[in-house]
Parts: sequence; C-alpha cells; structure tokens
Amino acid sequence: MTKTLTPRRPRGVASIIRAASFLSGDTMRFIYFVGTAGSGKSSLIYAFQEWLTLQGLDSVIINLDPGVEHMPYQPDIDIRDWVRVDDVMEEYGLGPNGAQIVAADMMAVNAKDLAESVEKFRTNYVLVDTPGQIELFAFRQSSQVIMEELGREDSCLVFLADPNLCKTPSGFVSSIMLAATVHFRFNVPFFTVLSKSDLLKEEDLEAITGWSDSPDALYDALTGKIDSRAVLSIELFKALESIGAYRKVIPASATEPSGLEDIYDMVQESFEGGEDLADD
Ligand SMILES: Nc1nc2c(ncn2[C@@H]2O[C@H](COP(=O)(O)OP(=O)(O)O)[C@@H](O)[C@H]2O)c(=O)[nH]1
Ligand SMILES: [Mg+2]
Repeated sequence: MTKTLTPRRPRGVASIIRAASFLSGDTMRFIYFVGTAGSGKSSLIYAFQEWLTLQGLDSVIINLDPGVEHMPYQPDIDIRDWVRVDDVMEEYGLGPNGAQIVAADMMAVNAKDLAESVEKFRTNYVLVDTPGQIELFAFRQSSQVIMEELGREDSCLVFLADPNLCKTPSGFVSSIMLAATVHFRFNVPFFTVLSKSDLLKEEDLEAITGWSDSPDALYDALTGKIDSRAVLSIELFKALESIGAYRKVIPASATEPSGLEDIYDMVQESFEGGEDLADD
C-alpha cells in the first residue's frame, strides 16, 4: 500500500508561470482548509488559488482526502497516489466507513514521502484540502503527524462554518464550538470562514456577521427565547468567549467569488504580522 513517490502529474505551464513569483528564501506557508462534509473546502481552495494567481502569488494544492472521487481542481500533490479508500476496502475487506478510518490512519505512514514531494515545489502557499468528513482530519493522529512533517510553525487553519447551521443563534454557537474543538486539537493560527455566503439571504448574513462582530448581539439573540437549549447556548457562549474561541467570521463564497482577499489578509497577518499586498 505504501510507495515512494514523485508527483504523479508534471506541473502545467500556468503553475510554472506562477512559480516565477516565488522568491528564493521565501518560506512555504501551509493553509489547511477544514470543515464538515460539503462545507465547501475543495471549492474554496480552488477559488482561493485562482485569486492568488491573479495577485501574482504562486501556490500548490495538496489533496489529503484518500476517498475523494471528484475535485474541482487538479491537485499538485495527491494523497491518493499513496492511499486510496477503494484499495483499502478491497485489500482489507472493509466497508466504506471502516476503510475511510484505516485510510486516514495510513496517511501517517506516508507523511515523510508527502513532505519530500512538497519540498520539490518552490512556492509561497501550499493549500491543503482535508478529508470530506471533518473527524477524519480533526480527530485522527495522522493529521498531526502530517502537519508536523510539513512544518507546524508555518501552518494555519481555515475552518469553514456551514451557512445553514449558522443561521440560528444556537446553531452559530454550535459552529463556534466545533471550530474551537478543531483549534484546540491543532494549536496553530486559526480563522473561521462563513462559507457559501452567497446562499444566505441578506438579513441572515447581516445577523450572523452581527453576532460574530459583537458578543452583545449574540447574547441578545440567544436570550430572545428562554428555554433549556437557550440557557445551555448562553453558558457555552460565555465559556467560548472567555477562552478566546469567540471571534469574527469571514463570509466567503467560492461561486461568487467573494471574501477571498479577506481570507488572504487574515492568513497573511498571522504569518507576517501584517498585510503585504498594500505594498504592491
Ligand atoms: N452556492 C455555493 N455552493 C458551493 C460553494 N462552495 C461549494 N459549493 C457546493 O457545495 C458542494 C460541496 O462543495 P465541496 O467543495 O465539494 O465541499 P467539501 O466536501 O467541503 O470539499 C458542491 O456541490 C459545491 O458545488 C459556494 O461558495 N456557493
Ligand atoms: Mg472536498
């Protein structure tokens, strides 16, 4: 199941042109996109790469989903070159759920090869697409091994909050809790993106960004209706606020596209302590 590897596909012309913008001595930054199944990780990565390219910034994409069948982009590095869920099902006689877990764990074995493949690229940003199901990335040890191998100190995490879940105050709190759990697991700079924001009605988008901008607004929304769930939400919200997990969400859409510059600014700020596009 394991093998040593060179990237399966040669890089395209566009990618080579993008690489021209890479300055020797620059650090590679790893941006992990994490979120529940269907939250829009792969689509946002693709839109973000397109946006980076328009700014003259080079990037490569790593696919870390061993079970994915369709992706909107062509990954530069693909975990499926080492581990595939289909192969694991066949080889170990497992069903799809068991095979996904085994495949996720097997990724750790290939972490060194993966890192060597990445080192062959001279690039500014490495966009890391994670498995569809968030638990396979957030709660398995292999993702820690991979992040360590690629370079934890140059990594940040973009958490995609599902717009449907965020529409109600208690759903918003649930989403922040999930984000906080993922942050707690990885302990690297962390941002929350409200993905597929084009699907939200204007008033829903305003309400959600209002809750994320102001704890008072969220508190008011939660106290509007007092039942046992609201009381629990308020207590959880207070805890999230006091540990610093409560923070601004960035609305973004891969289809519009929108919010990509905001994501870049946040990421850049965490890496550099400031924005660099303003200097161009
Ligand atoms: N309207 C809208 N749909 C989106 C957006 N991003 C992704 N989708 C759709 O949501 C579904 C899941 O997206 P995908 O990127 O595969 O999610 P992933 O499982 O988190 O990688 C697909 O049908 C996408 O076309 C977006 O920004 N707006
Ligand atoms: Mg995906």
